[in-house]
Amino acid sequence: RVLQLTLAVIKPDAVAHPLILEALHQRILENDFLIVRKKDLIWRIGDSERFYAEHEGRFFYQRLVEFMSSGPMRAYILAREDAITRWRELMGPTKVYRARYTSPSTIRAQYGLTDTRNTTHGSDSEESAKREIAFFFPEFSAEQWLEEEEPCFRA
Ligand code: DAT
Ligand code: MG
Repeated sequence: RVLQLTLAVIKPDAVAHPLILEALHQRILENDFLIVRKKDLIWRIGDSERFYAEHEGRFFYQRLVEFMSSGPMRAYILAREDAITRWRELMGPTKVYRARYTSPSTIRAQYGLTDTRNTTHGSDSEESAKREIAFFFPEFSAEQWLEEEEPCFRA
């Protein structure tokens, strides 16, 4: 059993609704994630553009970067066995209507509004988890956390 870290973000569409925000927070706890760090923040357009640089040029890019800086977000560093895959499974497919059709019990199926306003983000690989955790939590050191805090985690 290998403990893994991932970055999970509750996007502005979901943070705007307190009951949805609370439901998503509960969803994290119910699924045996350890909340390593949690932060509420608002992005400037430039932050959105840098974070989603890989999508520059796609038809939805402008919409996406404007949406992601349209209001408060909540970011988490989550720890669990297989955290990256488990969180992405809980979120469901990127496209909300596909999610509703193929996996109705997922977060995006239940709370997503559109393909852009789709409630949550999750890292998709170990490399992106590393990059994205550093993007949201530049002061965080995984090595230091493992040494100093992780023993509290009952794997
Ligand atoms: P994911 O968030 O599932 O990792 P992604 O990395 O392909 O998906 O895209 C990042 C975000 O961009 C996604 O959460 C919402 C937006 N997006 C992706 N594809 C889209 C599309 N076809 N139409 C509108 N928005 C889209
Ligand atoms: Mg992605």
